[in-house]
Amino acid sequence: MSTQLDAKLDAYWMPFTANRQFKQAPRMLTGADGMYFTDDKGRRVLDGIAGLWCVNAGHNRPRIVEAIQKQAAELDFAPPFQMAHPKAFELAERLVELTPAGLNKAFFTNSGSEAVETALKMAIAYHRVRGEGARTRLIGRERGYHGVNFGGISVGGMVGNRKMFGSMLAGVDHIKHTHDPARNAFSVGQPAHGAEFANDLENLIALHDASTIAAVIVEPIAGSTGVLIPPQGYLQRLREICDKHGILLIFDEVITGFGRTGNPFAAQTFGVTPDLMTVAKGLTNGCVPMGAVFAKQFIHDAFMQGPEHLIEFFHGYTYSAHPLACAAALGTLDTYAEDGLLTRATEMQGYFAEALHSLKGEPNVIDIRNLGLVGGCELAPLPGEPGKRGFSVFLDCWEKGVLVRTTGDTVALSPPLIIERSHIDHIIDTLRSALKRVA
Ligand code: PXG
Ligand code: PLP
Repeated sequence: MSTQLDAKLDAYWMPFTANRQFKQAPRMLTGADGMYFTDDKGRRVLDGIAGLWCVNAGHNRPRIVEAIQKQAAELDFAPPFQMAHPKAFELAERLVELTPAGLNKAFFTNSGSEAVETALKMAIAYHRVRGEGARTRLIGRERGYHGVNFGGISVGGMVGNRKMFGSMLAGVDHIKHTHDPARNAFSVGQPAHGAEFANDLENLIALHDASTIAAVIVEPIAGSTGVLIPPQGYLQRLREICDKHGILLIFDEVITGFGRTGNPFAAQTFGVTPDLMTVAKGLTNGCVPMGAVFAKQFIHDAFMQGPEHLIEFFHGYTYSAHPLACAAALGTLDTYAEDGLLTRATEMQGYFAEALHSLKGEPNVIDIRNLGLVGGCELAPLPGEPGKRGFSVFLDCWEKGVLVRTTGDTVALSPPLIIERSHIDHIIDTLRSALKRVA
């Protein structure tokens, strides 16, 4: 099997991958079930990251598989502009029962990146339709990740994702990130220090004036830049400042949505409700690409004016609310409900936290961060070679049959929410051995 594949690796230009290195020693997945992948050598690999933060209910769930199969045979496609199909409405209704109070309008996209673009456009257009057309500025945060399209990389704060791509969107600024290892290293759950990082928004408001600012976008927990948990009181403070100045607050819950933090959404875990919220990944358990933006009623209603035959929001995708994606999402919501997965992280987080924090003291571990069923273990970088030690740990775990994710020198864990204690032990034991070997 592997020789056959080796001969045919040329045409595929892989995303976010060291292509030349990968093709010398491919890591090829050929099957998946429950907590495990199977690779092309027939090995079982324990999935420590829910695929890519998305397979929250575990792999190969029968309700989702059946829903997709049935839908493909029944209605393969329905145009989403000026037309619709019933499952799109059913899905929106079911989703807004789960979202934080007031976020009761759902707009569908095909990815997290598209959800971000959609939310940013909604925010700017919202101010414009209500006569505040000067509010066009968008505020992101350092170390933010909001997908890879031009709006998302503009408000994002990952240097590698930005530096190659020119001037991006004009009129964007960034507040400080919240990572403060000097005060908060090895915090269990939300760090105690750093609510005042939110005051940086006041500095930007003083600089640009609130009348030019449309929205602030943050991840409640920054995932891709190394699992940065918000300090206690930080998100509340951001909310207060936005309210004071008429600025919309957008939470990007592409990773934190659908049970990762012990509630359906991190907004509920942290007790702060945004005005717009983006999701993807866990929405369909990763099975069919789909994203969504949830908007508060007042944002939606601001668009619903003028003659009724006119389109209110000039935005949408060929595949918005695709029937296969809607079917997969409905099957996913059924699965989450039947297994109680959207709150299961609350039960498992104590055991997970203790296991993860037991890595303190292992070679090169300089910080450990966790909340719900997401964790980060940060390693000291090799001098002059940032990311290399992290990648070596990733490779060692893979060889030993556990899939983790590294971003820079932080090992990130975000296992399927069906995880049992024995799986947690297996992941942490494998990681511990890897840390020792790679040291
Ligand atoms: N927002 C956030 C907060 C994300 O985490 C996106 C938007 C973009 O979603 P799409 O579906 O367009 O990829 C994401 C995606 C990683 C990693 O290893 C994380 C993501 C994607 C790829 C890798 O941390 N998150
Ligand atoms: N490019 C061209 C030439 C198109 O016709 C379309 C959609 O009709 C798009 C891009 C956008 O594609 P999508 O709606 O799948 O995002």
